[in-house]
Amino acid sequence: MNEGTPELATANETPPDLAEERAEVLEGLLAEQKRISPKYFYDERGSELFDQICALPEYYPTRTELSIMDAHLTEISKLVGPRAAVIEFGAGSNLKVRQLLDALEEPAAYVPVEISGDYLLKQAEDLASDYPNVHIQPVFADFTQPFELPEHPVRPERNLVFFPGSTIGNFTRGEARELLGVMRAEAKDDGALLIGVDLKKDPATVQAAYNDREGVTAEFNLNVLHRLNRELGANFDVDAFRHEAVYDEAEGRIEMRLVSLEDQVVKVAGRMISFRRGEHIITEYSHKYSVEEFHALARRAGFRPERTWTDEHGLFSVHYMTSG
Ligand code: AVJ
Repeated sequence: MNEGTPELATANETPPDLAEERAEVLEGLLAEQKRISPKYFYDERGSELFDQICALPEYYPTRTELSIMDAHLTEISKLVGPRAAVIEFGAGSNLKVRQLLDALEEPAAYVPVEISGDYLLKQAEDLASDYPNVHIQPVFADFTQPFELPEHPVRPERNLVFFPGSTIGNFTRGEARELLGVMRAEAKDDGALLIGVDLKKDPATVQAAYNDREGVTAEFNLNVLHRLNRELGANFDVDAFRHEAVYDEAEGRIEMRLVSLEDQVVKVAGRMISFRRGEHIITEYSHKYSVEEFHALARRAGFRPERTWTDEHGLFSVHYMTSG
């Protein structure tokens, strides 16, 4: 056992069941415009499918972000300085945080913040054995609300909030600003933010990234219905829905939808939900930003943009900002 052993290892061995979210799921399905939150995509199968998405030829964000980060790690490390505490919003890909921890000078702590337990603990355990000198301390929390940060054996010199993957895109622009406000609070007054943001670009490129030829994104989208069937006793006929992803240029966002192929009634957690043929459930937004637009948003949340790196094709951006 070393210091990095996650203290929460026995707190919650199983992922929270969707049944606990029954009220929220039903509210979304009973609304005028039906919706299911993208956070429900990530059961075991969903996480597997997402990993496959990240490797698709059409899905540029993951590999582009990794290569941008890779190209600027030395500079990032200099900007951040020694003994930082890295606070990751969401327990994302192991790969990205390893890349960061490897580059930083004597990182003091790593705090992944995530609402569901399974992935969080698995990741924390793996990291704890590979980074014995970094205090790994997962926090179970809904990161859209302010949360308390754990104490660390070595006092960090500053907090670095890490939010890769353009997960910020899942939030509406208003929600994103609020979330940046939470990040600003967790970074504290001399902290910083390292965030990956997908850029506005020609619609065809964006559109293709969410409509891959192999149909992995379609399976990922439809998988949430299987999950509702299993965990909420729903009876969706998954074959009676199809995946759709459209880029709304005015809103600057992808809308992922599940379109009903027929008039039908579905039972979900004891309620009857009716669909007209052609009606859709919105399952995800993926907002895209211009660099200027994102800077303006972050400034309003109290951050000062210091560096922005993009790839040569202007597909994706990584921002380093300080508590302004
Ligand atoms: C994890 C939210 C960044 O919006 O591109 C990928 C999720 N959905 N393909 C994105 C996703 C469909 C992804 N984020």
